Amino acid sequence: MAQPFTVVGTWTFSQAPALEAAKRLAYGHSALDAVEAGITIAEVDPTYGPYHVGCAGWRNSNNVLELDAAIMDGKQLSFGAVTALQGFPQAISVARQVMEKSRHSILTGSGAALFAESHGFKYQPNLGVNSPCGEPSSLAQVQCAGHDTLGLLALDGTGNICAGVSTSGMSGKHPGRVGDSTLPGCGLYADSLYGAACCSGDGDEILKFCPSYKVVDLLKQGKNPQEACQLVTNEISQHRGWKARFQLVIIAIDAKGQTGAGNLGVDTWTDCNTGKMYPGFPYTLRSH
Ligand code: SD4
Repeated sequence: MAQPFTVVGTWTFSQAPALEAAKRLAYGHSALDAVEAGITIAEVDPTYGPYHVGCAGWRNSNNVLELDAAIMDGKQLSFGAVTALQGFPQAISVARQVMEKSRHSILTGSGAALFAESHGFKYQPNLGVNSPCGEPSSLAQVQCAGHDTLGLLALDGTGNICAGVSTSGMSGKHPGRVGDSTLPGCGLYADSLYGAACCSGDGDEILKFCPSYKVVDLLKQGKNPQEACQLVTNEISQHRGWKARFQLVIIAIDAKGQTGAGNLGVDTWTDCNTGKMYPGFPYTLRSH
C-alpha cells in the first residue's frame, strides 16, 4: 500500500524530478533516497533543459562546467555538499557520499573531484553548455543568462524530511565561485522536527541572509510554510529600509506536509528559453 508523502520542487523544470521522488516515496523509500533519485534523473540527462543542472549545466567564464550540490537529512541534521565540482555530473550523489562517508561537510574544487573519483564516480570530460552571456555583471544579464537551482524537499511516510539542491550556478560565473546553494541555512535547510526550505536565485546575495534557516526557524515558532516564506522575503526586501533588487525564491515544507513559497525582487519571472513571462513563483507539488 502506498505510504503518505509530500514532495515539492523549485521551478517548473522540477516536474520530472518531483515525479521520480514521489514514486520512490509512494513505495516507502526514505526522503533522502527520494530526493537523491529525483535530482539524479535531471543531472544525468544531457537533454534536460534549460541548462542549469548536471551534465547539461551552464559552463563558467572559462568554459568549464563547475557544479554545486548539497543534501541535508533532517533526521540527524546530517549535511553534505560539493562545490565547483568538475567532471562528475552526479553532484547530488557525491554530496550524499560526503555526508555519509566523510568527516567533513563541504568539499570544493579539486578536492571534491578527488573525493568523487575515490568513491567510485566516473570522470567525464567536456561536460556542460557554453554560456551565451559572458560573466554576469548586471541583474538583467544574470536573469538573461539563466541561473536556476533544482531543489527538492521531501517528507516521507516515517515523518523524516530531506532537502537537496543541485545547480551549475550562475552561467558564466568566475571559476571557483561559491553561491548560496551549498551553504547550510542559505541554499537549504532541513530539520525533521519542523520542516525544510530551499532557495533559488542570485546566490551571491542570498547567502547574506540565511533565508532557509530563517524559514525553518519560523516553522519551529508555529508559522505555516506560506507565512514563513513570506515573512522572510518581506524582511529581506525591507532590510534597513533597502529595497532588495535581486532574485530570491524560496519553497518550504513542514512536518505535517503543508507547503509554501515566497518570491522576492521579481514580481514576474521570464522563461529564458521561450521569453514568456509568468507571475509569482512556479513550484511543483506532489503529495499523497
Ligand atoms: C547560485 N542560487 O548559484 C544559485 C543559482 C540559482 O536561480 O538558483 N539561480 O547562485
